[in-house]
Amino acid sequence: MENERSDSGDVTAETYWFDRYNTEETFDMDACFRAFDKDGDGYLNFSEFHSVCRALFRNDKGKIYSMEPKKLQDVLSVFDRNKDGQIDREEFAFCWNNWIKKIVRPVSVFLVVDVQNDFISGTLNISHCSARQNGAEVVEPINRLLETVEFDAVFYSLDWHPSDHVSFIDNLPQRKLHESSPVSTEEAKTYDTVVFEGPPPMKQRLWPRHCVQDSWGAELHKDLKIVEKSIKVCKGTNPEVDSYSVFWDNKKLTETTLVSQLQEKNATDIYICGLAYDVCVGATAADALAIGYRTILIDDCSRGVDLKDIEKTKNTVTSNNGVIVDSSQVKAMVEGRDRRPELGYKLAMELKGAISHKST
Ligand code: VGL
Ligand code: ZN
Repeated sequence: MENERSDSGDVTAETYWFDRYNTEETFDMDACFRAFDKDGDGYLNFSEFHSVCRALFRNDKGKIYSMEPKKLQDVLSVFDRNKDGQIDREEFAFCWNNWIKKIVRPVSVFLVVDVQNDFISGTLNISHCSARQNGAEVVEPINRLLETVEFDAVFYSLDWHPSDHVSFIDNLPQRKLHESSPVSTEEAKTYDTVVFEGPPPMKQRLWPRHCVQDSWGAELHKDLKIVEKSIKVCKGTNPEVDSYSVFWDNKKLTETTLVSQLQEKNATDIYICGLAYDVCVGATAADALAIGYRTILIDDCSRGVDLKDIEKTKNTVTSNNGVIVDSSQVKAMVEGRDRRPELGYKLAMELKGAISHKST
């Protein structure tokens, strides 16, 4: 009975360890090691480690997500620190504490990006942009997530520009363009990209005046649910530099308060959605991955400017070991019942970096 669960024919003895860990306080690493060490030689070989991954990476219905053999090997090599091709108990302890535990009990943060009036029905109404998407449609699915999923923290970002902001097309005459600028001050139209003189020269896309500090257009949509203890993060406050990512401005000069607040909370996973998919949502997801967070972009809670750029955003996320999901999948993921191999792989690669930096 110890290793068996009768409520689902599909659940193996090994899976039991991870599912139980999810609900119980005490959990025995050694018993888990023994359960997977089928031949009892005191090591997890490739095939036994493969079983660990098959038990770990499943959806909430018990369906196994497969991992390519190459990726499996990459992960095993991260934990096989003495490079003998297998995982001994000491190596497993590291794997357990830094990888398995985080996969089974992630610390999940929800980041709602720029769901502000101007992007929905104001001056930068994205429904007038080429993708013709309606920004208001993100409010309902985002609210549903806020009501049904217990995130460890919730952040709302706000594009929060001063009146003389560099991205506003009507401010263009205030600054000189660099000789390399593809369009001149006279020719430039909204959505064009120019190069300001600087120094150093700086590329900038021109937008209609939007999200001016303390204006109606900068307010969050009136129907967006604001949860208790949530945190607001303002960006784009420097008149000279734009800021698409919620982590840093476009020149990486200053980081927002988000960076330290995520560290404080020991966040492992970041769920990102909002407006605009291919601008601020995309830039934020790319930075989250670059910093090393397991990153999840929620597709149906995001709307964008340009279909091609939305496609590029998705490619950037998936090719950097992030995942794109539908909001219906989020609750099981946050609760550690739907465990994605891509995110496991991402974490393993981060641990590899951390180990090689630490070791001599
Ligand atoms: C954004 C354009 C200009 C955004 C901000 O929030 O996606 N887009 N400023
Ligand atoms: Zn802006």
